[in-house]
Amino acid sequence: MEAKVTEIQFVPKGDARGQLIALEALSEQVPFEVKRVYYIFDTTPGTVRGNHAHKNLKQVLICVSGACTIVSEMPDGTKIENRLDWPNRGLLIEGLVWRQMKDFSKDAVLIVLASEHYDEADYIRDYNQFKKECAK
Ligand code: T46
Repeated sequence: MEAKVTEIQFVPKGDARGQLIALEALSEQVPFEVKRVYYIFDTTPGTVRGNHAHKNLKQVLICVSGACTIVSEMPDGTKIENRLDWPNRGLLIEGLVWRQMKDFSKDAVLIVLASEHYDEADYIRDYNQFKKECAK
């Protein structure tokens, strides 16, 4: 799977009552079957999460409240920063990407849609191992 980070815009179904965003599996916005949903909230100020890559996982990250920054390191060493600060924006991460989540606002709720069930064996948590995998 090619390593890729793509920012996705969702189209809200807004009317006089407010906004609604609907996401469907196997769509342009979520191009995989969703097997798991998790969310990160109540983060400690200044904390940095992540610091790992995945071997075989696709995910869409959405900050549905507040804001946080996702730093993605690609296999060629390029770093990309995406500030997620509005519920109509998501980040699709596919393939071998080292990711960090940081600069969480106090009210941040980061929801993640994942293509696979939780499997610790899919994680690369050692940065040197990540670089070795990238060199292959
Ligand atoms: C990712 C980023 C964006 C589970 O038991 N089930 C789960 O589905 C997940 C995601 C985690 N866990 C356990 C594993 C650890 O004992 O929850 C604990 C915290 O997980 P972790 O330290 O991996 O959390 P983050 O915030 O560093 O990373 C998470 C995801 O794990 C990861 O896949 O891409 O969010």
